[in-house]
Amino acid sequence: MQGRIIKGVGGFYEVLLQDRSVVTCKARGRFRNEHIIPMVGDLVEISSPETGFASIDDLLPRKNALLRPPVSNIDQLVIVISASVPKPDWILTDKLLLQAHLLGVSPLLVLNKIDMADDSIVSEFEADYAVFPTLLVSSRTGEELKSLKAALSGRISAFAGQSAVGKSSLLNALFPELSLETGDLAKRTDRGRHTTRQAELWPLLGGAVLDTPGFSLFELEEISQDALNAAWPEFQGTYEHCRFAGCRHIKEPDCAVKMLLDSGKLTHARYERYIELSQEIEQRRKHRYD
Ligand SMILES: Nc1nc2c(ncn2[C@@H]2O[C@H](COP(=O)(O)OP(=O)(O)OP(=O)(O)O)[C@@H](O)[C@H]2O)c(=O)[nH]1
Ligand SMILES: [Mg+2]
Ligand SMILES: [Zn+2]
Repeated sequence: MQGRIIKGVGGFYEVLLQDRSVVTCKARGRFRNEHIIPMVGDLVEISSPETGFASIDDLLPRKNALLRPPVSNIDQLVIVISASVPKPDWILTDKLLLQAHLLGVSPLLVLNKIDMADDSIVSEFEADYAVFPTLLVSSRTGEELKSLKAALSGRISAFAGQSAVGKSSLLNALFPELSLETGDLAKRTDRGRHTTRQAELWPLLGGAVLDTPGFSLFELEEISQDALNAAWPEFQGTYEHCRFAGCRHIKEPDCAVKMLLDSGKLTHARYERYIELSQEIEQRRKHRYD
């Protein structure tokens, strides 16, 4: 039988089968011998003996995998941003978009807390991310939650974003049966600490969601300039036309990206964050070889 691991605790795994039933399994000893650790999201082959626990016999190849939280085979990264408090960390948003691009998963940008939105945040969001799929929602009033639900249907989605932006609140508003723990920003002692800790896939709407306690970012020094360019959809079909092949899009003459800026197809904010990431990647690479 084939299924998907939705939870792992102390060597036991909960596997969701095609008929939507869940079986508790143990992994075969050979996984440990081969240093393979099954993770949430894995598609597995299991067998059920007459007595005792069912076992995971095989792991199917992973489409993608994250280390923190350990989860595989994600289809969609739902990046949640707050339209009020906490104030958006736009560079984090861009890093998550880059992460989605590197993993080959489609991003969905969700601006939450639209019920108490700061107008300047909404306009920045709308201007900077027009090339991406976006939703303006409120877990409190239910605004646009139908669209969010539709976007989650039939796919494996991971929710990511700063602490207290309302990831768990959105999931609770859509699926009250989850009763995920949510937190009041004001009551938190340690600012920015995440309420959500465990990595668990919740099977829903023919797909599943993962409420992550944040998202580990890849190591920036491992990213090539080409990969960074490819993660900025505004550039596509453009940067190949820069006069210089290795153009960094900073001060070079006849830079196609700078022309995009003039035409308004790329916002200054997104451009500046691109340069910031590009320089960070370069700095780290230099340090590594020093
Ligand atoms: N006004 C308003 N407040 C919201 C909304 N969504 C969530 N909140 C509040 O924001 C706070 C944080 O919400 P959580 O759902 O715990 O945030 P989270 O993103 O899951 O946070 P972590 O688990 O720490 O990563 C809570 O006090 C919520 O009540 C919203 O749409 N509008
Ligand atoms: Mg949470
Ligand atoms: Zn250029």
